[in-house]
Amino acid sequence: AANEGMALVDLDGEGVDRAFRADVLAGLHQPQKAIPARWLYDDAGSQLFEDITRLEEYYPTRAETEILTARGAEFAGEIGPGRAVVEFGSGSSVKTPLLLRAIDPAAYVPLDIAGDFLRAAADDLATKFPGLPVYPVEADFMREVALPEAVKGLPTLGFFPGSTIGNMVPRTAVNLLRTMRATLGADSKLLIGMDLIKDPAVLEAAYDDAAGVTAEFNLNLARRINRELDGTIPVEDLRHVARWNDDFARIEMHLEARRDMTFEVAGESFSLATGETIHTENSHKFSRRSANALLLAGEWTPVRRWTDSGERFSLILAEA
Ligand code: AVJ
Repeated sequence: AANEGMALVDLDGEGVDRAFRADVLAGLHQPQKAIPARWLYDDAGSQLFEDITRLEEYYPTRAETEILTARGAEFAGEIGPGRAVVEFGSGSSVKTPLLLRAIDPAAYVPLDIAGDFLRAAADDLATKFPGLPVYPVEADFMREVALPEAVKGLPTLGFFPGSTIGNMVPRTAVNLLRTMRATLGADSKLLIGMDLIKDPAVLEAAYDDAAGVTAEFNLNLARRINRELDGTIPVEDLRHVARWNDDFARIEMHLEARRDMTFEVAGESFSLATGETIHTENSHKFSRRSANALLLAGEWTPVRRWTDSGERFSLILAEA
């Protein structure tokens, strides 16, 4: 599991700092240096990701939004009203209302590890849907979460948009899918976004845009290390690289050394030779079959699949 260290234990306050330090140091000691992608999302990184979603080259957000906009009646028919919608990671303020408007749920339960984002998203939703009970839960959804008392007994719909599942290697993704099943309980369904395999040139452009926003997003991780962990990484001598790994059907982001370098992080010394990289993200892409296989391995049965008009992105409905 190259770039997903598991120091995610206690993620409040100091716990976050400790987990970041532990993941970065462990990752920099590996032969192929690698840092878990979740650390890309500090305040600056989250803002940069928002900017990425508006780039011409970055199609996934627009493609998924197109599906959610165009297929509301079909979601309603397949999913039905009266479910508690449990969103795993409540960042997306645009996509969620599209789903909620379509299916007439009984409650909305956003789960997020970042309490401030969570409350903002919950307030926003509660304002948009005055009759809908909203029960935010601050939790790490990689572990089984106890849903609020008020939604116990309701059938659930898990919502996991954005192809975030693609950031995980299959073994981690399968574990998460099983954990989601445990969280959601009996009589649950799952609506999950999965980005599709396509021309590597299109993929590489989506992760290495002409304006350099994705490069900034990636380099921000090195800046964050310098800021928060007393680092001396020479950020200007690192280069953003996005490359398609065809064996594993994934886009990889790396930070590549333009020259031999030595630097310190949290009092420890590290070096990179010219051309050597720090692996910072995987973004797996799926075929119809590989998506179904992953869901089945995670104990979900796919029942319906939607794609955008360009066949770039899929939303899959599965049943427990
Ligand atoms: C937020 C995980 C969906 O993998 O496409 C965008 C993150 N990284 N550009 C993705 C990302 C570089 C994004 N996800």
